[in-house]
Amino acid sequence: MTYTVGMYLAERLSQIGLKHHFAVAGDFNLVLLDQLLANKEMEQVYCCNELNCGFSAEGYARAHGAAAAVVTFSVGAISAMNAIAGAYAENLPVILISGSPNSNDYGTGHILHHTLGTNDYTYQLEMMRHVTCAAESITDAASAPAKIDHVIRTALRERKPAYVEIACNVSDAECVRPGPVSSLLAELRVDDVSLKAAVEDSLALLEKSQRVTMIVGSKVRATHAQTQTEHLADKLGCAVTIMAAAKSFFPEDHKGFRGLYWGDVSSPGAQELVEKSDALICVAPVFNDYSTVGWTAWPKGDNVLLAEPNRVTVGGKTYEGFTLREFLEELAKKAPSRPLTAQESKKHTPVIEQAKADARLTNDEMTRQINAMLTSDTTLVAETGDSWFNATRMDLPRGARVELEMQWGHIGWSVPSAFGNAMGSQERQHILMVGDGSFQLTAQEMAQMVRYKLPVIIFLVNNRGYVIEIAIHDGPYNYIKNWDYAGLMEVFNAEDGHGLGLKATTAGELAEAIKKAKANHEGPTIIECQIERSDCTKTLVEWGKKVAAANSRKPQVS
Ligand code: DPX
Repeated sequence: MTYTVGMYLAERLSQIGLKHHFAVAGDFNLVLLDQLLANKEMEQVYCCNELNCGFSAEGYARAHGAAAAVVTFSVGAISAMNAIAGAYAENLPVILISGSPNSNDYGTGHILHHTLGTNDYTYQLEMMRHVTCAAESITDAASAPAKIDHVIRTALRERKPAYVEIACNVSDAECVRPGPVSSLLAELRVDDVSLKAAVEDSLALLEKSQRVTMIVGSKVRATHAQTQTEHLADKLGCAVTIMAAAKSFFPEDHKGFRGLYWGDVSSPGAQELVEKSDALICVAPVFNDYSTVGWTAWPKGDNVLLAEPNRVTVGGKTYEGFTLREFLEELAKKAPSRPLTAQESKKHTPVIEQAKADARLTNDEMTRQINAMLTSDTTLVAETGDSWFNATRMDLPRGARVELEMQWGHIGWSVPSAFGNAMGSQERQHILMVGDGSFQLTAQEMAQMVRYKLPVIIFLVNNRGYVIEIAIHDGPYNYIKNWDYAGLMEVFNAEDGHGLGLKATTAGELAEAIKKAKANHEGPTIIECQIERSDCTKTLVEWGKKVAAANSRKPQVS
């Protein structure tokens, strides 16, 4: 059988476990899409636009470990770039594949459509280098296998997106067949000397400490170190807190679990616990202005063991040359075995009182009802905005997953990402919490949930504006045009869809709507939850003030 560049790419994507790839057609990628379709191990899934295609792939990577998105040159790829940058910030291996100009046009001075109108077509590759860990341009079949392999392996190893563009006349050009690969090829060789020293110096800190607390950060999933983190906590008998972006990355039924550490907006007791610890193990954290509450909660000092994805810093020294997983495994083997520290085990999430059925719907009641729906099979996707604060205050059963995009924070991310996530883990129940402002960016991707019959339940929080922005800094720009959100589902259903659009203005209406949503297995359900504009979590307001203060510091004059 004759093999082509496109078939080679398809087989490699399939070998790394992809069952789907996301796509938007355009004349620079049509032949490539045909080549990918020839691979029967993968399904081609279509999106409404390239930004959403990138975010759908990002969501798929969250559920499935890696993903691919296929777009056309410039008009498509530059839109997708925003989502790819998001995948970079969020540590997700998404392979962006763009069709590109005919190889015969390079160097001819030809002006091509869908380009900047200059005769240089290299700008897209240059742009993509900044938001990916590897970027290649393929203009001949002979070098295609090496370039494709480099891009895919680097993405898997670094847990970052990568980019490849393929000239439109090369994707069906003949090339060699790929040989088998092992997933282990993504790993680096361990530097044993460095690892041993990192473990010894960490033990020196832990052995002299009585009150040990772990802070689990969001990169723990990207580094595949969740199990090792839990084992270390078991061995040390220490208290464990999570950072907001790591919600669901540590089991909340674990006996050491003490809730969310987020400076002044922590779960009850968690801030004191962290501040009084004599050893703090920070596992894969991201300390940015948001997670440190405007730089007011950034653990530093001699009592901190900082365990990052490729580096450990402890006792004034830093070590690298091993993965976080290997470090945690070694540390757990040698760490002192202690019973759970005698710290008071409090309920870490405040209980929300149930509202009367005829009471006007509130943010609290909505959160309470959504929390009650969560099982070990649920994936809850929560958009930037007050949905973050609602998701992070939920009690999670073991196995429930929460997806947040706290580093990139692109409003509108959640609709396509939930679509991709649902596509990549169809055995799970997907719930999406999204504010009205965010929804307006990417609403059309709900149509793909209808098309692919995915029973995602969408809680659309209609509070008539950008409430998180109102909390940070108010102005006329924070108020949006109202839409008939529930009514949109009819538009997307058109002649053959099974989506359901519902509205809830009281607690009882929401409970009824949830019943109907659970019974709808043939498509998504959107429940428009109408709440007062001023009705948001207290933590949002408190956190918003601190972050606003940090970000409005006046320039320093020397
Ligand atoms: C903006 C944000 O309605 O949620 O809970 O009412 O805040 P809340 P909404 O979805 O509003 C979101 C809004 C405008 N952020 O409050 S968080 C600025 C912003 C961003 N991403 C992009 N553009 C602007 N985060 C792409």
